[in-house]
Amino acid sequence: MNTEQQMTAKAEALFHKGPAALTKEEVYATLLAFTKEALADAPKITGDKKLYYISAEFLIGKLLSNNLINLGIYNDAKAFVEQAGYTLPEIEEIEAEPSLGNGGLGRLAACFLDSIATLDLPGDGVGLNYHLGLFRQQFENHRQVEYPNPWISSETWENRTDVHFEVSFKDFTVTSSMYTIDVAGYNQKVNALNLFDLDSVDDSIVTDSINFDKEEIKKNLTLFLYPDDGDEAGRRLRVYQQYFMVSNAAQLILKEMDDKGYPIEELSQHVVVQINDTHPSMVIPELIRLLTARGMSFKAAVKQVENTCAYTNHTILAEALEKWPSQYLEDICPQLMPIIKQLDEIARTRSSNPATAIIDQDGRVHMAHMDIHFSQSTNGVAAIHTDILKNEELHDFYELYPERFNNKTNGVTFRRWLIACNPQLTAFLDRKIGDGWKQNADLLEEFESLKNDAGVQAQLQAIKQEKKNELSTYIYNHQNIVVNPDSIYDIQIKRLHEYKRQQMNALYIIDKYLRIKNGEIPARPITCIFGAKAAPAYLLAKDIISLILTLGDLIRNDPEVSPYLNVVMVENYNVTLAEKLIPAADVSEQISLASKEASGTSNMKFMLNGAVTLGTDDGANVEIHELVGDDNIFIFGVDSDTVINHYKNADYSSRQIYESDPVVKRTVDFITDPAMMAIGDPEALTRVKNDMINKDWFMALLDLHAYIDEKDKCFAAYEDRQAWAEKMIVNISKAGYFSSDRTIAQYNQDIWHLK
Ligand code: 26Y
Repeated sequence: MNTEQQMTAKAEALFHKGPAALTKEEVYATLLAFTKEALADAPKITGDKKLYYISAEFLIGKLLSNNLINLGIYNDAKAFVEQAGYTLPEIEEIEAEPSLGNGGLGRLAACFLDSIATLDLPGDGVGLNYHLGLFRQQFENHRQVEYPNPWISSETWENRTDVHFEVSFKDFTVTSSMYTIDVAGYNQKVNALNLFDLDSVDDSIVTDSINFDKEEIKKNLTLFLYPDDGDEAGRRLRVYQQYFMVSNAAQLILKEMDDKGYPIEELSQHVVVQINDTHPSMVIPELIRLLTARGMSFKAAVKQVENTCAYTNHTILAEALEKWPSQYLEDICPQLMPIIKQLDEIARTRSSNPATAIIDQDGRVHMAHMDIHFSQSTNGVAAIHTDILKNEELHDFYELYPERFNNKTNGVTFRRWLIACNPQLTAFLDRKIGDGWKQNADLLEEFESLKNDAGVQAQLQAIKQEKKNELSTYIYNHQNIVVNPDSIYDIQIKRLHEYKRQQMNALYIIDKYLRIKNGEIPARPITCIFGAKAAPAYLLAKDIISLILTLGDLIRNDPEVSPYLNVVMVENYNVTLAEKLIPAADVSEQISLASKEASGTSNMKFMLNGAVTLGTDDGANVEIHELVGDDNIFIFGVDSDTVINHYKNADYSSRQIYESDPVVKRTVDFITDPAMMAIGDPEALTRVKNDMINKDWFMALLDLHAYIDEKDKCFAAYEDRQAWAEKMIVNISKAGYFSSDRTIAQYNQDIWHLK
């Protein structure tokens, strides 16, 4: 039997009918069952040394297509689905997206698992099985409203295992359960994503929206990812989650060492732990605690753990660098405090500089400091980010441990971000340059030689048009908004944060609106598309969403402007939506304040799909800029040194700009124009405007002029259709560097040393 016939046989066994009689749900259930069995039968990746990638987030997205591709049975499944009278995208609709992450860091962890398996490296993910994930976003009265996002059902990729560990908190002990999701590489071998949970967790304690009793730990521990930490109970719950995650991880590591017969004295020869940001940092003292409990001396345990762990930093924003009051740890996991205190003492013998201490004078435990002192490697996620860590944020540590600092520029998996989400472009590339790029992404460079070929340009543009049409249909069906497929699609999708400056994009839109009102008609209609969730306790971020939703409504209801300008915010932005938005983009908005975006990863996905970047020289944009050259990217704004100096000198005044620059003044003032106030939430709009005038911590007003000018230049460049197609081709052909296969090969070469 060939694979398609086996799928048909599976359907018959499950539902006692032939393909033509199957419902969509039955087709999905058949493919899920078939694929899970194939995964279970696939060879496991093994080796003498194993990686544990510990992360609070794994934003894995839907898994069906990805697994079919990596198992090499995508075309068989497609034929089976078509035999049943459906299309694969229709069947994919049925799958729920696990919402186990909020943004870049979580999606990076998922891309990494894909590449680790693809490169045949033994490495599992370890995280938490949040029942309700991150919240589901709904728009009501021009505001974000949060709802639970249940994703676990009987139809799940998860397998419950018989692995259980005891985790002791100060006042009680719980028993965990481990669930596993198989992670297939493109070579059809598998690793695992291990997610820990607690059987006593009770979804029904969620009352209205996403509120619940934060003190009922046994019932709430793995309910939500990043439960609202606007109050102290929320922050304590986060510590409970983190300790639960790392204690399970540490016990799993030692159990697997035991199972393989390795003595714990050889931990660092057989295990490497990658700590994804500071959320899993407590794995360091927890491993030391468990090793000493098994008879190892404290000194030897510290040495083993220091040689086993490696830390990745994803941000320079002070508020995201976790510092837990020692009282929290005393109240929740007091067994760690004596160890952390000893680590602090060791750190103080290595350096007398109080800035590198683990416990500060206010008794707060600096998680990143513990990571850097007690691990082999500290890496940033893009060249400029690592430089800023070395020269500014972590300079004192860099002087202490120069050999520990290294850069690993992020990457994305081309299986999901090109092959799965853009089959049209994939097939086209295969025809033009062969399909070797699927194994070796650098081969995309061969596409560049075709950049002047009019036929190639036309076909590439036709593919882009098809993806734009698909997106327009999707938005109409789901949000009842008409998007003109002949307009330029300008897309900004990422978590809502002031430093990412969605508010600056909104100011551009206001300026354009006012100009159109004034008779300045753009050469072609423009559609500005946003997707973003705001943290529930981040008031200003939610206000910015409000501003964008209000602008969208105002413009759509203004017949003078709506033919030329449209503003759409997609609801509940997630991985599934990103897969539809990115292939349809003409312009990729990457406009963070220079120095603040550690890397960005959507910038890479966009260029891979032929969008042109409009951005600041920040994060990985800097490396994209170097690769594609000045002619194939639109860069604006002050540079990171200027920004850093403004902060050092505390000399930035947005009010000064607002008061002296009439263009800035009229755009900012429009936020609270009576027409806006009549539609939107007056309080939210007023707060955004006042913040921009009085604070503007991320300097949107400083870059506004440069942004408006560069964006207009970018849209004008789009009108030279031939030159634009060349830019698209150069972007695609230079994207190979941003394959996460390259990133993972570098992690392995420099840090992990697997195989
Ligand atoms: C402290 C806690 C509230 C917290 C929760 C989530 C802190 C940080 C995060 C998430 C951070 C994150 O997603 N960072 C992003 O990581 C990407 C992958 O390295 C980068 O590309 C991106 O620039 C960075 O913002």
